[in-house]
Amino acid sequence: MNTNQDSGAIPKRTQVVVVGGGPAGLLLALLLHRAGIDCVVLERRTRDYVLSRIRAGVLEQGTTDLLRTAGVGSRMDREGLVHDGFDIAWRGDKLHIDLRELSGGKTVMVYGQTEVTHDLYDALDEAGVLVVHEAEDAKPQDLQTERPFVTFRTADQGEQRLDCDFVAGCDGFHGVCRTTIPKDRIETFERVYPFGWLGILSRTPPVQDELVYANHTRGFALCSMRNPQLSRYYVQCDLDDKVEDWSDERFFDELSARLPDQVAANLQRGPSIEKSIAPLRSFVAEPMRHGRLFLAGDAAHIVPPTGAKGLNLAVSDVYYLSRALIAHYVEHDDGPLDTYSTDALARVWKAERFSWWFTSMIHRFEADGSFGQRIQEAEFDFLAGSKAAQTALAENYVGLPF
Ligand code: FAS
Ligand code: PHB
Repeated sequence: MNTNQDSGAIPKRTQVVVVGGGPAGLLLALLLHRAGIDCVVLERRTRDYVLSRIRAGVLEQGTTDLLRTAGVGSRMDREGLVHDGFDIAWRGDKLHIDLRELSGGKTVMVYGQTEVTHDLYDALDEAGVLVVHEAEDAKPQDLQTERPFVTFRTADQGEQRLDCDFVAGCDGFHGVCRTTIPKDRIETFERVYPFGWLGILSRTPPVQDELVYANHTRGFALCSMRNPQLSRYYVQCDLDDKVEDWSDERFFDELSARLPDQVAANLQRGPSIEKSIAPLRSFVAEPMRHGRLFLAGDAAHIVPPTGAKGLNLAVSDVYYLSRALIAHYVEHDDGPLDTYSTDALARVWKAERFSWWFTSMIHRFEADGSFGQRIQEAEFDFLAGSKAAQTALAENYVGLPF
C-alpha cells in the first residue's frame, strides 16, 4: 500500500470515507478538508496507475472555477489552453462554433484529466489528507444506520475497518458502491452505442489551434490536444476492434481520410505514446443516494465522450455533494443532503441528453440506414443555418450552470 502518509496513519474513524481516488473522489476530499471535515480516500489502484490513465481533455468553466476554489487552479491557468470555439467538419467543409460569442462570454479550458489528477494529489499531499492506495475489497456497510463503516484490506496491514458518518461512492462505473444499493432501491437507464473510440496521444503539434469534430461516411473523428506539442486524436471504431489491429500508420491514414483536405494537410504524424479503445454508453443510476451512501461521478452516470461531459459531470456532482456535507457539519442543515440526488440528477440528465444528441448527430450509425443518414444531414444543415441551434449547442458545450 502506498499512501501519502506513513502506513501507520490509517485511523479507526473519520467523518467521510471517500471510496475511489479519481477526480471525483480526490476533489471531494480536498473540498471537505478545506472546510475542516475529516475524510479518508480509499483507492484500489496504485497512485502511478491512477496517474497513467489518459482520459478527458476539456474542462467547462464551472469545473475550472471549482478547481480554483479548491486551490488547484494555478498550474491549470498557467498551462491550460483557453478555447473560444471549435469546428465541426462535414462534407469536406468546416462549421465554426464560436463558444464565446454564442454563450455570452463563456469558454472551455483544454487541460488533461491526468494533469487535474496530478494537481489534486499534490494539494492533498500538502494538506496531509490520507489517500490509501491499493485498498482492496472495500465494502461500505450499515449504510441505512447512522454509524456506517467501510471494511477493506491492505497488503501490509490486512483487514481494516473505518467507521464514519457518510460514505462517498466515487469509485467509477466498475466500482463497488453502486452495487451495494439493493436492486429494489435503484433504477438504471442505459444506452450502449454500436461502436467505440480508438484514441491516441502523439508528441506532435495539433492539426489546428481548436478542436475539430468530424462526421464522415467512414466514421467519426476528433482532433484534440493536451498542449502545443501533444496531440490527442480519436477515430470511431468497431466494438470488436482491438488496439493491436491498429498500427500508427493505419490510424493516421484513417484519421486523415475522415478530415477535410485543408485540415488533413496540416496533420503531422508521429509515434503514439498511448493508444486505447473506450466503449461508448449513456448510463444513469437513480437515486444517487442510499442512506448514508452518496454516489458521485462515473459511479452514478456515464456519458459518451463526444460532448466532453464525463469529467465535468463528476465535478458538478462534487460541487453539490461537498456543499451538502459542509451544510451538514458546519450549519447543521441536512436540507442539501436531502436534495443532493435530485439536484445532481437534474444537471446530469441535461448533460446526458446533450451527449446523446451530439453523439447521434456526428457518428456513423450503419444500422440506421439511408433514412438515418439523411436525418443526420438535416440535423447538421439546420445547425449550420440557425444561430439559435448553434447557441443551444454552445450553451451545453461550455456547461450549463450548476
Ligand atoms: P474514475 O473512474 O475516474 O475514478 C474512479 C476511481 O475509483 C478509480 O481510480 C478506480 O481505480 C477507483 N475504484 C474503482 N473501484 C474501486 C473500489 N472498489 N475500491 C476503491 N477504489 C475503486 N470524459 C471526458 O469528458 N472526455 C473524454 O475524452 C473521456 N475519455 C474517457 C476514456 C475512458 C477509457 C474512460 C473510462 C472514461 C473517459 N471519460 C472521458 C470519462 C472520464 O473522464 C470520467 O468521467 C471521469 O474519470 C470520472 O471521474 P470519477 O467519477 O472520479 O471516476
Ligand atoms: C480529449 O481531448 O480527450 C477530448 C476532447 C473533447 C471530447 C472528448 C475528448 O469531446
